Amino acid sequence: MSSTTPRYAALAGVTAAAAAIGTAELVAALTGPRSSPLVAVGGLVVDTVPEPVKQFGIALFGRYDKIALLVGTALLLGGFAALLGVLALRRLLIGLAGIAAFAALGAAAALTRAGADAADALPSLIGAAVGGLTLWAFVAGPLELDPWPWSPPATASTAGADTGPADPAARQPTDPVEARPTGPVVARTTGSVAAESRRRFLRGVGAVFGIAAAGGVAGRWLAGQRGVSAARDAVTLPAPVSAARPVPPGADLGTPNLAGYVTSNKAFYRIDTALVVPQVDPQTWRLRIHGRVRNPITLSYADLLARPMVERYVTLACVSNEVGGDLIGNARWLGVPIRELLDEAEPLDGADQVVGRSVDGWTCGTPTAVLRDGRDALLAVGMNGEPLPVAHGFPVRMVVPGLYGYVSACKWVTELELTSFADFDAYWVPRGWSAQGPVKTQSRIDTPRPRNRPGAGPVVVAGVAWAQHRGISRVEVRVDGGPWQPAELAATVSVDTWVQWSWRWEATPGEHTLQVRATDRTGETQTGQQQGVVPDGATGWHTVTVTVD
Ligand SMILES: Nc1nc2c(c(=O)[nH]1)N[C@H]1C(S)=C(S)[C@@H](COP(=O)(O)O)O[C@H]1N2
Ligand SMILES: [Mo]
Repeated sequence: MSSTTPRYAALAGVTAAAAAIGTAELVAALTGPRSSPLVAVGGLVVDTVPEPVKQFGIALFGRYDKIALLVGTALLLGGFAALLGVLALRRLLIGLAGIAAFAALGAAAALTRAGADAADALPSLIGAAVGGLTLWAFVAGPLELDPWPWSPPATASTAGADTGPADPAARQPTDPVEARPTGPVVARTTGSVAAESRRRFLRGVGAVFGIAAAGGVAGRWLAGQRGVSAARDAVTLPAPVSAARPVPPGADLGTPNLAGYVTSNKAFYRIDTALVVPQVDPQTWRLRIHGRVRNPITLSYADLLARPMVERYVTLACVSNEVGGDLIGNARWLGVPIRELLDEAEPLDGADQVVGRSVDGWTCGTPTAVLRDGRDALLAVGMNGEPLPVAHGFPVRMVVPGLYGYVSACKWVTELELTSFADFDAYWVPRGWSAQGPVKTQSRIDTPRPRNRPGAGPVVVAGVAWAQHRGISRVEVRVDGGPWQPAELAATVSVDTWVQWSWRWEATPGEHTLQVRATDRTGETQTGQQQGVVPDGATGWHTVTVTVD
């Protein structure tokens, strides 16, 4: 085989894949965003990849983990497509079978996503048909290289019968030098014809790539147009019957680098398993409260907005937040107390778990008792005075003070199912995380930062501490393992939010280690024992080393 042959064949394969994906994205714009095979397969990977691999990916790519996954998928796909192109040149059927296998994978992934219907298989199927046609066109059809820069392999020429009709070697002796001297072939394979065919092939590649890219971009754009940001803009939130306590003066110390008491929607951390943000139309949104209840309830968005709303500051934290990490934020949430809805639904005896289910199938399991113990557990529609941002759960999510997000904060929630912990494991539980996820008492040093070089003399050491729903009673700081010294606590709205703290340090030149620990209002002091985030949240004291000049 001439060394250029596999390159052209690989190019044909990749071009076919581009045509397939571009087509699939365009079709997916009509059949719904979740039917995009790339997104569906990516979602399947997110849901099935072993936990350590996922942790590694998150550690490696951080907040770009989703983009990394999509880019990785595309590269892998490109590699397979190139291989399929080379195989297709030997036998077109192998290439087509490969494309069919990918279509089956894409369709299966799309069909098994939550809320899928039969139409979700269409992008994969139509994309595969177009991809197969493209592959044929470049390998054996009108855009084929004529001749392929091909030296018939020994096996192919001796065992001709074995190579089949799809084997180009059998059909087409090509290299001008090695070509069998059958007049018409020689006549067709003069240099100028070869160059002309090469140009046609490459022009075809360019055109298909252009059309595929345009189709893909158009598909994504159309899918975006079908998004719900316009519907979100049209929402007018009701005023709460019970307003949030105003943020007391002094809750924000205003120290540079210290996290603000209230986190803006834009700065609020985002964690979820959704590769593309679910677009939930508030017009068709429904919440079903069902399962082990006496009175199942179904609510529309209008029904929900018509109910008395309360507004509360609640600090939300992620169980994956490392000691000192920033997967935590404090917002003013507007919503309906979940307790009132549960009272109407009347949970049956033994229904000790409320499973929040998102439109994308993600679930969290919250103790029924926690939702009914009087705390401000909300079905939230507003965040900091706006409708929920789409990425933070529009139109409706759960917010429960005192529990990590993975057991309580279901975004795009569409079901509350009463069941028991014995009967159902929510999304993260079979993946190695604890079914119970109360927030652990934690504290963080925001300033000075590790690479800061403060001057000797008075230095403001400041940060935040949290023990949602228990509240923080004390924060202490120590330097170089010395005695714990009490920090000053800023004001807070309630025990459900974090609190800023600060401590004045008489810094001396040299390298120093600062540590912080908090005590909650039950009297429990944050443990110094270091534990990772799995299975129920990290522990240990945040430690910052600084060099004082
Ligand atoms: N539908 C859905 N809701 C979800 C999740 C998810 O993956 N899917 N992740 C949860 C986790 S782990 C956390 S910490 C919070 C984060 O909420 P935020 O993205 O608004 O900060 O959402 C929770 N709600
Ligand atoms: Mo989380």
